Amino acid sequence: MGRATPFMAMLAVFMAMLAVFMAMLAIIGLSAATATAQGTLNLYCSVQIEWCQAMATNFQRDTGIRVNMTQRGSGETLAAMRAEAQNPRGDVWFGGTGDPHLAAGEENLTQAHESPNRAQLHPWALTQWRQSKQRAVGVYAGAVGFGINTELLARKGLKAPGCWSDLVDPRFKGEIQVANPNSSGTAYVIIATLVQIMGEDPAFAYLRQLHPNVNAYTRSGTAPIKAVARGETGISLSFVHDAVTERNAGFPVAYATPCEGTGYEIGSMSILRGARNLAEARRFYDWALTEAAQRLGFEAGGQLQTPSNKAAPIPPNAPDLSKIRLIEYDFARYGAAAERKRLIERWDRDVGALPR
Ligand code: S7P
Repeated sequence: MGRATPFMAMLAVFMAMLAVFMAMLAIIGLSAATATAQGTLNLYCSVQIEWCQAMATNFQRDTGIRVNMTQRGSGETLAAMRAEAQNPRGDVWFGGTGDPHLAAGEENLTQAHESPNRAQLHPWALTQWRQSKQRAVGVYAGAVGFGINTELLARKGLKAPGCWSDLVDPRFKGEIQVANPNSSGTAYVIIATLVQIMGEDPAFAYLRQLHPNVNAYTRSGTAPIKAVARGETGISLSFVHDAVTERNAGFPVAYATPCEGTGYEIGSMSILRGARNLAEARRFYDWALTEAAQRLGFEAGGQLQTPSNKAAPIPPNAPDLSKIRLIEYDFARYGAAAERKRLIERWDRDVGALPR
């Protein structure tokens, strides 16, 4: 008995350790299985990075679904979806200007979804949904206008522009930045707006006249307002909510909406055709339409678009769309893939090709 006792004790310790080890293996196996069961979502995101990250993190926390997020502008996301059409890598596309979402629907790159949460939305968000044959739904709205660096213009003794007609004044030579419509959905909304306000030929004549005042046609639609904030350019053509975001971040930025009237976007969301994680994509889509998710743009990302969920509050200091002279933007016509292509090609010939 005297010699058997240490052996028995060691055996008991060994058995106990084995039991703990087996239990740990079981727990690891169980959580791995749970993670697999919860799934993965490939999110294409076309709002600003802070908002995209908030959407990914909060959806993952609320559902356990792992999110792989890729952030790109709307024009670039449409280009990527076209390139990947035979082998889609994304599941759902959140945000970005509405026209490329409409074009994507028409080109069969996205698929219809009828969310149980759609009754919570403003009529303009549902108009987008119906017009796209249920393939794109509105998630926010925002108006086009001018971003202005007030300190830079004051230093140069330049009065800020208030109308489209002001921008072509030679006093603004080299002072304006706007994006290139080949890569930017924002730039396309601006061109379509001018065509609707002025008529097509006068709009392109206007854009040619504007050309000497433009110091850069940027790839991204949000680059010009960031250049305004940094004092690299005095004026940008931008969505005005982005100007307020820069002002809230402490930059000397103001905005104006054109006296002749202006266009607007219905920032949209679509599910990709051939999505590998369709159930997760539908779950994200329904979740993104809820009031709680729609608060994230402002609360976690500092973004100031008007949310499409009627119960989601309009962020403080956000541009009040009801006070802006908005045109009756013809989304059906200017969101059509052929019209979009035709106008961008005309811009390339008439404006993009002009010498600098
Ligand atoms: O989130 C800010 C915002 O202005 O950016 C979006 C847009 O995707 C920018 O993309 P582009 O580079 O293609 O212009 C807008 O929808 C949104 O309001």
